Amino acid sequence: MSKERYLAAKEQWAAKQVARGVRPRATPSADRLPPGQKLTTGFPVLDLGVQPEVPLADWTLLLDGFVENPTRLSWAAFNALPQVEDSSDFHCVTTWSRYDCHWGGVAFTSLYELIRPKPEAQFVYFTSYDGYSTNVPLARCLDDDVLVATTFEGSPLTREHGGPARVIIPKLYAWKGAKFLKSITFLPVDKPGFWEVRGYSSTADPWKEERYA
Ligand SMILES: Nc1nc2c(c(=O)[nH]1)N[C@H]1C(S)=C(S)[C@@H](COP(=O)(O)O)O[C@H]1N2
Ligand SMILES: [Mo]
Repeated sequence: MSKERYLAAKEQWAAKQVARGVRPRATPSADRLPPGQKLTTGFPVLDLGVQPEVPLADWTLLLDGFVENPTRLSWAAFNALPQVEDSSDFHCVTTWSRYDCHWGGVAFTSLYELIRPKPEAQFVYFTSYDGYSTNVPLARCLDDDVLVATTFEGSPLTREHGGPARVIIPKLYAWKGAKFLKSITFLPVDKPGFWEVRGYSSTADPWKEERYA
């Protein structure tokens, strides 16, 4: 269903509730919850059955591919980059959404400026310490709400939620955000990741319900 039709259906439903004397709830709002999603206040854990233990002394983030300045950052070097904070909504393709997640870390654009992608780089391929991978069009990574998060709600990111560092791309389904982040590679062609080779969407826009390819 298109967003417009979805919103129209929700509006009709709300009008009916009002006519029956049912007060509209404050949340979830139709503007905010993508089609087919249900709001949760919990924070489910989704992983491949492994939560890799990565001591900070061994942790590195490799930035490579079609870039002018390939770089491997230590934990200290990564954390010396400018820090940002952002609150955003989280939408898992398995239909749960969580509002107002408060993340802190390094903006994707800071990493982008550091390694200076070549013009032919149009896609980004992320890998993780648990063997996970995922791919995203570069343009979708350059919004100001995309970051590599090292804190959640003001505390260091726990291992179950992807610590030491995970990617957050709020405007895409959450599988596009690699937990236990290990590398970011800039590529001229799209390279399907773990779920994408199993039929999941390369673009993954929750408002268009791009769940499967
Ligand atoms: N490395 C890694 N990253 C991952 C996953 C995974 O299994 N391994 N699962 C993805 C999926 S499907 C979702 S919904 C979110 C879940 O994040 P959470 O466990 O913090 O809720 O992480 C994404 N990133
Ligand atoms: Mo997910």
